[in-house]
Amino acid sequence: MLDALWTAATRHPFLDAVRDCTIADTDFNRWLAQDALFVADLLTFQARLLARAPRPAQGVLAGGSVALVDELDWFEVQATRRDVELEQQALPATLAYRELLLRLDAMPVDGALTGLWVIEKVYLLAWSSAASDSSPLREFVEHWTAPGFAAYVDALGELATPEGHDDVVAEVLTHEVAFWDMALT
Ligand code: HMH
Repeated sequence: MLDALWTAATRHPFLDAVRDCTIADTDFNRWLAQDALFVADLLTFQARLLARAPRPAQGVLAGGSVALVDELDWFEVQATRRDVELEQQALPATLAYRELLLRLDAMPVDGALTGLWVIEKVYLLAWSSAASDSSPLREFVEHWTAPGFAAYVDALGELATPEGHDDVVAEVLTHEVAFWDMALT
């Protein structure tokens, strides 16, 4: 059940189309604007998580928060380049993911840390499946497959306890699938 969800969230037609360079600009740009909204929501969640995290988790979460701020700058650069307006309404899947982040925020720290690990791990795996040498979207693939990002995901993995949190893992993965689906509609 969880295996199937991991696969669905990391092997999606959106990612195949990125890899094969058949993704429509409108679909990619829709994903870009919605993901910028998601990252802003994620930063809110993560900053709050940092505030209540145990000592050993603080460094990883603080570093990750700075990386999210940089990522928001990077989204602005990408949006300008692609002539995408970032001031957009959140679509239903983005709003639903925002609700999930609020639920994680209300959870004990171990569940919330596990949710954050899934959120990042799934992006590392998903974009790895979109890799190809020649894609004009290579920069996006490289962003979420970079060694520094993989190391961050590993560090979050040290803090996560997925064994006890099947429900959290399943919920995050379900929202990831819905997010890719949204991008392609
Ligand atoms: C939907 N999931 C989604 N967007 C992202 N940028 C990440 C995870 C990783 O930060």
